[in-house]
Amino acid sequence: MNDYAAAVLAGLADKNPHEPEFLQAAKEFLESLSPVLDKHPEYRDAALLERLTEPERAISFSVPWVDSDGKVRVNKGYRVQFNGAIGPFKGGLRFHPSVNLSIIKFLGFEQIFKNSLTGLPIGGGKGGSDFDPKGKSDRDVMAFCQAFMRELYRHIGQDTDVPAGDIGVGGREIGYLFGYYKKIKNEHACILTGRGLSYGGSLVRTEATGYGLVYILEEYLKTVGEDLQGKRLTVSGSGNVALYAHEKAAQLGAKVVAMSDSNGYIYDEKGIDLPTVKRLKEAERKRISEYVKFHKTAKYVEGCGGIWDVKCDYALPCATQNEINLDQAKILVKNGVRAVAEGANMPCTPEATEYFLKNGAGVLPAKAANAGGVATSALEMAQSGQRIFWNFEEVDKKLKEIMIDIFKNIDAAAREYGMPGNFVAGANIAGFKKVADAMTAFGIV
Ligand code: NDP
Ligand code: 2IT
Repeated sequence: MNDYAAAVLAGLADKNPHEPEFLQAAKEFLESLSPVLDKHPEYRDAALLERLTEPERAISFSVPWVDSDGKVRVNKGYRVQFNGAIGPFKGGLRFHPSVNLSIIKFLGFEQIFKNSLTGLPIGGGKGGSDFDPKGKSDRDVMAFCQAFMRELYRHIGQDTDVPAGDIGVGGREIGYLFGYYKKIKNEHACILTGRGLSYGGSLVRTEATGYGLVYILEEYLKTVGEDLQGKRLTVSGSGNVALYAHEKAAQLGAKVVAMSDSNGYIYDEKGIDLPTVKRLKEAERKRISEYVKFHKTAKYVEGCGGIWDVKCDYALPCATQNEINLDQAKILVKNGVRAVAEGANMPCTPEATEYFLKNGAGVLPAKAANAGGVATSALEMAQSGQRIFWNFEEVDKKLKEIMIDIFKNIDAAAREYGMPGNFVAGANIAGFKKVADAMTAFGIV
């Protein structure tokens, strides 16, 4: 690793010893950047990396709320405004019991470079809470969202910081959050994306992350003379990203043979029936285990990690961070996997990624591969700003163009720095350049 990158990483480890996810994301980034830093000693003089790895602002707050039994509850709330050099802070909100500052910082840090890769003017941020919407009534979710917004509203704004969804935050939560913001601020501004179509949302935002993932995979496959027709895919998760990755992949002729939730996975040689999974997970908020009641040829296996035992051509991890470790990577490679497209953020451990790359499986890293969601969020902001509404085909076309451009840029950056085919490095380098240029233009602020 370049000396400067190594020193910055050591400093981060010293200052943030209890943030393993953030340190993991920072290490991968700093390692990739080494060849760029060798060429640009001026970044060290400007302490650019020290500035880039420290959030501009990290807000932590309490969220007291009253549940429908009248019990007072308190959750933790976060918003990390990591870097706003190229535009207003932008990034999702995650509601999951595992949420802590380390997870929000890793997500916010990666978001900086992902957002830069989209080519659109958005900075990086992330937020969330350790609140668990799973199994809660709509009324309880509403009460929590209102309490969360009671604090968040003072930190966001259409030109300041524009949150969206992530794990545990979908259309229902965005509706409650937006409705409450509007009530207390008397302002119908684009302060959140992923909004419903009746109140300012954009067509394709629901589908965008999953569709974008498949668009970039398709573009990569062209370079190795393959396509999705007739291929076997494993898609982990069964939330927003997983469902729409499945949908687009199936439209392009692939067969998704396995999907999962945090309890276990379903497997069917004939292919998983998407409408059933959508109904169970999107509409009824049930467990994926119920799927086998409706499809007799399908099997349910307890434990979500086993999904990577299923033989596939391409693996699409779309659930959560570190869901593919080295052992699982070895099984995937042994079973002939040829590409891994990361729908989730940081789903592969560093050892897994290294193993894939060494064994000739293409890795499309999250920063690039799942950028379609936030890109379409930026298209939602653009439409709101102009008070116009593009049709499905227009947004989908723009999304596809953005994903193709991202692939071209990460491919070119990897080649330029002597690492052809290493899209992990390519994405970090290509995402970094624009942010570094903007920060340099501003001077020390
Ligand atoms: P959802 O909440 O819609 O779905 C999450 C899915 O992942 C569910 O099936 C959930 O299972 C499963 N899951 C969650 N946590 C775990 C865990 N610890 N172990 C195993 N499975 C788990 O979230 P999204 O689909 O929106 O997000 C999925 C991933 O994609 C995340 O990494 C997110 O950061 C990333 N992402 C999302 C974008 C978006 O636009 N939504 C954009 C870019 C990235 P269960 O139902 O049992 O909880
Ligand atoms: O990780 C992500 O890029 C998201 N959760 C989407 C963020 C957004 O602002 O649309």
